[in-house]
Amino acid sequence: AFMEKVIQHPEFTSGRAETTFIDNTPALFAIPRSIDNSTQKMQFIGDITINGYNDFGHHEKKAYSTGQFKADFKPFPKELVTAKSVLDTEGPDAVNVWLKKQNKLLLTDTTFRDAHQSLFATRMRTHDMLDIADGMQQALPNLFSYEMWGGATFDVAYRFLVEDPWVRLKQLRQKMPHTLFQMLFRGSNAVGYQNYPDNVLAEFIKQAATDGIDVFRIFDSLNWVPQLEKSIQAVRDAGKIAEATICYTGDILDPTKHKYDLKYYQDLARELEATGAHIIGIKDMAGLLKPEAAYRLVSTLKATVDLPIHLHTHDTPGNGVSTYQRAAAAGVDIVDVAQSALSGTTSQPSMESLYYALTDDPRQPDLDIQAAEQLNHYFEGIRPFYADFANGLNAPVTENYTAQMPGGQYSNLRQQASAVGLGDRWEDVKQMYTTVNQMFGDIIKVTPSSKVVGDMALFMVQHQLTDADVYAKGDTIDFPDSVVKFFMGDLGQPVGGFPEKLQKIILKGKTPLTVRPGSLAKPVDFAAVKAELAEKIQEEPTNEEVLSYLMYPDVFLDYHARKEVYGDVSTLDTPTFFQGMRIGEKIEIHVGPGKTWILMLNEISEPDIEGNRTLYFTVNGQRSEVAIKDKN
Ligand code: 3PY
Ligand code: ZN
Repeated sequence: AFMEKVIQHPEFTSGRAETTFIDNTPALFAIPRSIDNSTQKMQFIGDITINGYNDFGHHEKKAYSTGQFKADFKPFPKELVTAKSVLDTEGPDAVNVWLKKQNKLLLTDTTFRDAHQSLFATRMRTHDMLDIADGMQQALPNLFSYEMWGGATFDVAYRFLVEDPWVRLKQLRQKMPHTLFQMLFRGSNAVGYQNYPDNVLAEFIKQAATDGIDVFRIFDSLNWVPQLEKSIQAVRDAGKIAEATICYTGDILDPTKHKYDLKYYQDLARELEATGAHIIGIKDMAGLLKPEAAYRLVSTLKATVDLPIHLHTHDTPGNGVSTYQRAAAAGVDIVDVAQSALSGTTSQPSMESLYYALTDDPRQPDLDIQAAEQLNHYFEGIRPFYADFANGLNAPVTENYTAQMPGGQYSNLRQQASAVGLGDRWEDVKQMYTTVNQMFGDIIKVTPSSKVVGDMALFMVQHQLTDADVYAKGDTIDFPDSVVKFFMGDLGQPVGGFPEKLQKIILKGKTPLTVRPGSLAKPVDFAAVKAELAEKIQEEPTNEEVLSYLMYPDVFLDYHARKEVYGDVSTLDTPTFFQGMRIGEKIEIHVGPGKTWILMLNEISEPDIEGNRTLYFTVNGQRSEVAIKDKN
């Protein structure tokens, strides 16, 4: 069986395997995943304790105070009519009607998705969500929805948290049955960064709907409507709510700019209404929508389409609450906010601040503010766990009105810049981002088109290229892959088309696509993929696993291998997961109903000649030890 695993391992079959392959591939020695034992946990904790968490340096575990939080909320009022109860009993069209009858401003809480994606690199663990799930629903019974899935959460869960995002969805659904669950869906790019065949999109949406998603916020990174239609139809077929989304860019208040003016958004909203969407979303991913612009945009769209409007912003320049206040005056139906402790800067505006800003306003949201503030203490308590991933932004950045970087990208690009040695040239990178946007014809910038602009900006700063250099000697330049693909039409067609001169330079004679890439992609044969995956993981995959493998083959297989080695590490508390244990520390791991391991780390030996250290634990009073290679 061991040799079989070696021969069938993707690394081996790919021909990339080196002689260290067996040493470096612990999955080969895997114990079947049903046996989740304490030795696996000690191996995992031991490795983190000695070598640190994989994507940041090693440091001694910090101590955290337990905080001010008390979970003493009133039970959820079961008789309350919510958007969720309307959807479940009468379907999505009835929600649309129900929304139009509401006078108060409705709220979506993004704490479990965009807030942590934008503040600390999407690292919030399911463990910290499940702990508060009951309390959250009790504290906020009148919410429209929780945005808690999609965007970057999908691959980050596998890649960095050794967690299955589908399990997160199902576990939260069980604990929070009374409020709509919402996800961010990147149109033809689903939860990835590339185009997927239409039948993959449809199957993904169907599965997500089955597992608990009610509202699908669907956008295209170039606002190209043909990229949204299939997904909107799939959501309708699943009996769920399709929120077709306008990505907001530019500035409708600037009379010198015409590309993205009010008329552009008006026409786009009409097109989206015609696709059969239930709600129109406005996605202001970079926080560019100034208060008065919000008033004009929302009033105009309300007069143009007969659909509820859901507004999303990021507080990067610091005017988010004002923007929402003016949008509320213009009749916006729903806005996105985060718990105060996870709000502001690149995240959403604070739920609690917005509540107070609307004091004496007839549209002030229906919110038990004391309960919300109490809930917020929970998030104050957990945020420090993630400080190692913080984006370093602690104050508004009004220059983002010019740079136009999406909330999630701001910190990411900064890290990418540091990684290639441009840490002290961040201002240049930001300027270049603006230059590249102009070279590309002033495009919509949101995942994945924002990544293309970021890649090109980094590339140009790194190679000391100006825009003039690119035009003058572009035929000798090897452009980043994502840039070539963009100009090939792989992400679709930008508003107003590609700048032809630059496109010719970058494509070097290749012929670009002008049709929807998905219309050329062959449908995936799910049965064949399932068989292929079964062989790779040596067990029958679930539907969810097949979809994950289709979107992220390497990431999924790597996750699966780690899970076989370590078992389910989602049960560890977050400081232990990221930082391991201190000598003398005692932790509890709740491994199942009524089953708890009490783990104590007693001693760590010096490394032996091979560099292995022995960690001496007690597990529920029994002595136990593991050997860990010290990689430092
Ligand atoms: C995502 O696609 O993940 C985003 O949040 C875009 O703003
Ligand atoms: Zn966002």
